[in-house]
Amino acid sequence: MQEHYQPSVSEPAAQQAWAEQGVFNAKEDASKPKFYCLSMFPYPSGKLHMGHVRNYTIGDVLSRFKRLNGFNVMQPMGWDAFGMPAENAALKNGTAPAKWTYENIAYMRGQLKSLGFGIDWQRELATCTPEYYRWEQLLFTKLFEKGVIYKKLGTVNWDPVDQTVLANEQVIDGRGWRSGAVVEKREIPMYYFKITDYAEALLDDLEGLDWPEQVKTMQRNWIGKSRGMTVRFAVAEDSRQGLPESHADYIQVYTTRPDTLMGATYLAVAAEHPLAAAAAQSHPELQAFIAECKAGSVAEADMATMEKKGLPTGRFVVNPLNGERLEVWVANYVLWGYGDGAVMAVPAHDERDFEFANKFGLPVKQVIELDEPQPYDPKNWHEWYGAKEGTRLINSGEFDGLDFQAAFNAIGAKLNALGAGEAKTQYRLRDWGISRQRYWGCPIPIIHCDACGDVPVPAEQLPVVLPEDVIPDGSGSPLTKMPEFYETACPKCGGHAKRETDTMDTFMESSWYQFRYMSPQDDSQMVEPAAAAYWQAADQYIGGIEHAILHLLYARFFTKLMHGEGIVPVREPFNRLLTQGMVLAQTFYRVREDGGKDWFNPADVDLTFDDKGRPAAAVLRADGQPVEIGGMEKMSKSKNNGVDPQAIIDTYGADTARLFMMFAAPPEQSLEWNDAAVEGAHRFLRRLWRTVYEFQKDGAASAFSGNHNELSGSLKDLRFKLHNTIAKVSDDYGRRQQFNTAVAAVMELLNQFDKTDFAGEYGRAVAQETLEAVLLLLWPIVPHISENLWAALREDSPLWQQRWPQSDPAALVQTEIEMMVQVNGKLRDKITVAADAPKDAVEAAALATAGAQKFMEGKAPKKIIVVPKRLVNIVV
Ligand code: ANZ
Ligand code: ZN
Repeated sequence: MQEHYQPSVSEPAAQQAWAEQGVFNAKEDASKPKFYCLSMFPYPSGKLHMGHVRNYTIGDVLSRFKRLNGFNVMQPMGWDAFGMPAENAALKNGTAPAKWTYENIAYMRGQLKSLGFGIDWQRELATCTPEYYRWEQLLFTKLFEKGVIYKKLGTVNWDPVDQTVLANEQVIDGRGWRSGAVVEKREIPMYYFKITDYAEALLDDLEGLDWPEQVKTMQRNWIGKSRGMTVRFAVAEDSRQGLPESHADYIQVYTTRPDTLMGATYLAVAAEHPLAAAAAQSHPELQAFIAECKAGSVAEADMATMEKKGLPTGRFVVNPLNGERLEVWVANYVLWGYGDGAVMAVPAHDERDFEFANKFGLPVKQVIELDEPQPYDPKNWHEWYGAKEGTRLINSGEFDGLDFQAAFNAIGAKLNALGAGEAKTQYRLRDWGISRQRYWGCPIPIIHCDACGDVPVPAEQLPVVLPEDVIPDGSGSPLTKMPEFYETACPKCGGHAKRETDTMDTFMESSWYQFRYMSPQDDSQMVEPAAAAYWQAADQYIGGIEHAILHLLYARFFTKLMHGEGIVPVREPFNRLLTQGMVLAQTFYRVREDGGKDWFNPADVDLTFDDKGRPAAAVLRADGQPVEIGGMEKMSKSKNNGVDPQAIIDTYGADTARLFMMFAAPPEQSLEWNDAAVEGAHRFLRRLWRTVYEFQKDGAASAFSGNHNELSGSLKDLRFKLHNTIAKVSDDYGRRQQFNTAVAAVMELLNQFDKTDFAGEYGRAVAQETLEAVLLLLWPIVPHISENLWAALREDSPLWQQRWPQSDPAALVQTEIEMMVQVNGKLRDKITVAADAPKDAVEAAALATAGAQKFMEGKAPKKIIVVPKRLVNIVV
């Protein structure tokens, strides 16, 4: 055994041994329980960042823990390889997205390997290969034929200068990111998934998942189920000119608050509403306003916060309950895509309506009062205006005095009877538009024929291969300029036809990769049935909270589709979810003359701390001049505070990086980068190495396996600590998933080990037992050093073949404990008593000691204080 810890030598050796033995290659094995541990696969952006290292270390810790516990573990890895960054890089460097992507994959694969993750590399996949996306195309054609995928017009951002469609993130302050031109809205045909048909199943099945409550809530809110009513307001006789037949008689609205109907003071419709168009015919100002609304952002977040704008139409409708005439306004806060694109505005009890009414001087009529009336306070708007609980109706005629639910029911029944409304459940979720006018994505397998329409590409003609030796020039998708790609024959009539040149949203590929890992090389089907039956779903999924909504929702949706097609036996893809926190680092900047900031990387800055350990001052190493400290922030390019994991691996080794990550914070919380803590982690590993080195120098030993109660005091104490640590660490890894406390417990155990006297009988055996257990307990987190040190302790078989240590029940009970005996607060003696000895027995034993006798000087005790399991203080 090497005397000194040298990770640069020992880590590659351990990795090589695992690879040669195929330790992490998973095979279906019905004799063992399976554990499928999945981490969100990376986008191959160039190199790993700290977030990746944290994510994959957590996955690896759980995988290795389960492995030692007898599970048949599968931990795969792959590449979410389509997407815009490759096209942007192509524009910048003139390389084909494919080449750039494959080079990045090669480099990042090497990085992952150097971190020693127990990955089954035989299952590696990249979503940009035809071997992968062909199955997505096949599924697409089947679902298209069934109508689960359909075509309709969708709105996109159009850059009139670059003549191209822009993704949302390419629109900056309403302008194209490259051209700077004001972006227009365009309607183009796109393909949509009917995810709304699955809204109820997506909600219901959340119940059975072992996911953070917060993530489930985010999913529920996104689906946004609300129970309300459709209410029809008759169009007043004098207001019907120019209205299409469908809207001539009444305007329908969707409301979750029919109880407030008597408080409606106007109606508001979206700019796209037919009534708006009819009213605008003789109203140029309204026409201009409608055009302005249509050009604006469609993001819902913006709708809520943007300045409220609107114009009256001069048209009126009638409140079905009381016959009141209400004017119809066109308002920019009403969405065309939600409900009926029209709202009954109740400014007294809805925040948006209130803001709008205030701005335009429209009436506000209160119809709800708190059971215990309170003066109106604008700061407590919601408590007062928006309240449902503890309220009753006022100014509502026959409905006065009813509480929310009673009023909802009574007004609902009345509207029913009048034929003016009915109950309706509404979802916020929209159908999923998957067409992208981009090059680097999976081609949509549809052929357009003038005679036959949209024809799905037949299975035997799949895959539709994306040409890879293409360098986009930024002016739209190159596929639209490649007749060799789009010119084709119609599969139905054989006539001249054109391929679809749009590609799919890259969320598609990441929606089903969890199943492809089960049989990644199968070239006859999407998922091999026996593999799907064995692996079922991921037992554990680990990834960033930023994917809490869309990715998880789409993957859940795809699982339901694949289940419906008989491809997988499960309805949910990820049984248990861990969302890891962000990795933060200190930020440093200087303010430029123009007021902007230059950000400096933590690696280029020297930071000093005050005596409380808080950052005090920082200087840029290059010029020795001070820089401002900007606080802890998520590592990002924009703040230039990313720390490159490769530098840590090169300096300290993979185990140090892994240990720091797991020790510095619980996995779901944010982790603050800290150089001193990295060094601390490294020191601990050096100490562990030295401890084992010193021990094994004296020759081989075998672990203690005798009767615990025959051991002498300090060995017994150590074993008590050891077996309690085993129990605690097992619980930390398995149930709690808190790895920082597991590490802390092992550190404490090692401290006690250092203080233990191993001289007597069984000494070496207990030491051997303890060190073996320490290495097993640490293997999930620091596998290289553990594997290496294990080999120094045991020549018979490597660590990866071992089983997780079990705590010895005999050692878990501390039968005897040692307590201090004090007289007037000064230590005078010690006693050894049964751990469960009653208080008076402990007092008697303390009084009887020689030390107590001597220092009490014959006086009677005034008071005896017993601190259980610690000390007895006799006051005289
Ligand atoms: C009257 C009312 C009174 C409303 C009140 C709320 C509070 P959720 O819960 O998200 O489904 N609404 C309906 N359609 C709309 C559209 N196309 N664009 C913008 N807002 C719309 O929201 C339902 C509520 O949002 C509905 O209930 C309606 O306003 C508004 F004290 O009707 B409410
Ligand atoms: Zn045809």
